[in-house]
Amino acid sequence: MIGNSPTVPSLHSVYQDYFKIGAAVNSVTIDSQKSLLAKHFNSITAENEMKFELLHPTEHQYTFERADEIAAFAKQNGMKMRGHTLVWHNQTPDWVFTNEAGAPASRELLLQRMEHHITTVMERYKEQIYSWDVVNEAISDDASEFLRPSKWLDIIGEDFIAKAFEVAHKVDPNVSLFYNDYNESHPEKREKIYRLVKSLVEKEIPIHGVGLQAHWNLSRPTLEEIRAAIERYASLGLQIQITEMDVSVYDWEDRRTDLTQPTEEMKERQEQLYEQIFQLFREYRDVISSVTFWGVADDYTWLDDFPVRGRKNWPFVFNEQHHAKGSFWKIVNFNQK
Ligand code: HAH
Repeated sequence: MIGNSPTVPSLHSVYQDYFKIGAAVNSVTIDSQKSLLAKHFNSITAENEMKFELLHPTEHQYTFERADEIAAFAKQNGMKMRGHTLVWHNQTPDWVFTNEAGAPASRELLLQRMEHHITTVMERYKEQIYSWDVVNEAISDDASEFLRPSKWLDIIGEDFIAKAFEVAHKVDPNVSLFYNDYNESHPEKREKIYRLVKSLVEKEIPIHGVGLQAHWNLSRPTLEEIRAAIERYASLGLQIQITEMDVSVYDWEDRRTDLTQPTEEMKERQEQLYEQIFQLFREYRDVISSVTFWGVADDYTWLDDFPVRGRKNWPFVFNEQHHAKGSFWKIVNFNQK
């Protein structure tokens, strides 16, 4: 059934007593997916348009046009926004880390640039954004390493994370500030994220939440791993947001490219998982303040190119024709309290 048909309930309305329901959008999908967006979501995140390289391509130039369009779309539709993302090792231009002579920037220069960027961007979208991803993906995936090697770390040192949160809090003391990462439910990485965030909390750095990206698949993480991650992060007294959820039909190691549609087995497993995962989210409604999908419907997902270029994926609860999938009905049909 087409997702904007009157017989399909609005997802965010179903969840109004639980948490916000969000979607990542871009300059194309605010048009191509607008009726699904308007009906089912009360929060949006710019998939790319608020990243450093898109907003601030050269030192003295900010390019706000595409981000502004997305912010205007949110306003027109009465939606709130999550901000993504202020400090990240990826999609950040080289000029940020280089001085005028072409040598690596000094710690002071890079801190100054960080402050200028965070201040300018946060000021611009102040009244619309309820939470910012201040630092994205600072933890290493490598078991032998704590922080991910990056130019932020090289030049500033470990306190680049604390500095970013301090600046962000100074700009807007009312917005909630998040540390966001992926593989957040894998026990090894979970413990490293926990250790980082705990150290920030102990130093009284202004951090208010942990973002679980939730790029999951049909076999990992397990429900028990997700529950343990939520419990662990929430034990620090912080909010949890699910920031980039999708459920890939392929395991991480699976590189097959022969499918033109998901198999029946994949569909069944995905439905079952969506049902169980949202049941778990509802159980933790006191600590989860929003659940954002990293897209809207299966006609567009970043997973069509990642990790296998050009391979279609079907990770959402609306299909390529914008119809409600079995997974949609699994997450809206529950006993509302
Ligand atoms: C995320 N990285 C980013 O936060 C987001 O900005 C981007 O649009 C897509 C995904 C996730 C990621 C991953 O799941 C595995 C390896 C590298 C990065």
